[in-house]
Amino acid sequence: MSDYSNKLGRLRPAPENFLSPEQIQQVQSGRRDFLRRAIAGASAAMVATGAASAYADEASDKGSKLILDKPEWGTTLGRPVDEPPYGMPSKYESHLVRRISPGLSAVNQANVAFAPLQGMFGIITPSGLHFNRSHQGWYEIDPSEHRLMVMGEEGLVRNPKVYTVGDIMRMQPVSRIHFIECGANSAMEWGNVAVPTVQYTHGMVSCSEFTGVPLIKLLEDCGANLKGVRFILAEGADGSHETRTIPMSLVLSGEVLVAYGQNGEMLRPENGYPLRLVVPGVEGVSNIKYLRRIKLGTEPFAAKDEVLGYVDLMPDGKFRQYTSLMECKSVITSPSGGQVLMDKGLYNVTGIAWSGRGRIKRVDVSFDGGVNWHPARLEGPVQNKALTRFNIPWVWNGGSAFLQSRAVDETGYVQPTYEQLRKVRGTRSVYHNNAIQTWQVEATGDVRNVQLAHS
Ligand SMILES: Nc1nc2c(c(=O)[nH]1)N[C@H]1C(S)=C(S)[C@@H](COP(=O)(O)O)O[C@H]1N2
Ligand SMILES: [Mo]
Repeated sequence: MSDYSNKLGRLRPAPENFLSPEQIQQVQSGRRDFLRRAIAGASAAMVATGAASAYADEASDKGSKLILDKPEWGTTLGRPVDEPPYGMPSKYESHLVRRISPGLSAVNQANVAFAPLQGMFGIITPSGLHFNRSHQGWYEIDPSEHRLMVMGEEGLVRNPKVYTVGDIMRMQPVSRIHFIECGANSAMEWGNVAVPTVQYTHGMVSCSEFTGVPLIKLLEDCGANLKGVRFILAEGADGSHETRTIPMSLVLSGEVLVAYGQNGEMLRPENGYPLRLVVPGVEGVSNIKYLRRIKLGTEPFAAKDEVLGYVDLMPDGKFRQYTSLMECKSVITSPSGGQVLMDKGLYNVTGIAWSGRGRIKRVDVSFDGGVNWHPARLEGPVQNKALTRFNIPWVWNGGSAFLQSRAVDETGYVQPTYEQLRKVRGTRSVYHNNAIQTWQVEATGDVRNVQLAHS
């Protein structure tokens, strides 16, 4: 662990298993405030042991020996180059994995595994760490037995077709980088602070290079009456029969993909192998995995996943429907909740920003809870409806600090504070929480998830 902390610039990774089974039970039975105390306790213990081990090597002979003496392993034969045939991360990185939030339902296969944003770099999510939200678990589908039907209401499709995966892979492909964010990302934070780490506050967003065929090409191939179609229905083959209405305007833009590729290889089974719909900028649930049917129509289809679920409870007691666009959002991923700053001095503050409306234009970072803002550096490439990485150097003086990031997209939309968002949306929603996140760095170096009264 000590080597690891040094590599991260003396910043310890979040504790792995920070809650006991009894504590998880208390969280699930509604005692959310409990989490904060549990985490504070866990982190305090880590500083004590962590601080000791992080400096011990450098202060003792061991530190200088590590550079003066050639390591023993460096004089031996390494492992065979074809083992393993499919490479895996170093065993020293085994803490960086998807996790199920202790605050959510205990039905593991029908839940969500959150991506460990705190330890990731750049904008691409390694496929093995892409979050996995599956209403009925994930499936291993034999691609030779998978079919996609394209059909429509009366008179809308001249030649309805059934495609094999091979048929689709013979068409002209495109490759594009896009984020997928579950509409329920940050859901638990509407009312108050509920979870300790960025993995659980924001880990339902991931970003991949997807390869596939624009859906519009399939519709043309079937002789669809494109002027007559106003909405399409997309349906998954799995047990949850995920079904969603998608406006035809998005399909006509050419952005909606029938994808089979993810980061240079076939989709992972957890993410919809062998075919999934990618609807850039729209909430995750519209990105139908195990895609089985596309139906063209003239009215919204009022499917269960847009009428009963995925609606927003407003302060006046009414529900908003069909609110699928993911608005501009950002979060600092490091330092973030559960991590510990080991000493004063220079840190790189890093995070991600994204918008369902297009490109990110700027990200500002505050170290004092939104009083003063500083422009962060956007790392290229800045892509349409993709994660954008930002960085900014910061010198921690050892006192309490409140870290925030605020993103602006190319349409001029500014990410709101909690105060601004709650004024319009209240506190009882589940979906579409894009408020500014605050991490408090305490004088001890512990980083905590907090919400400030006026930001
Ligand atoms: N067939 C099918 N498609 C699905 C789902 C599902 O359960 N079944 N979950 C949806 C939800 S709610 C989200 S957020 C995204 C998650 O995609 P991922 O698991 O690849 O991250 O897939 C969507 N597509
Ligand atoms: Mo979702």
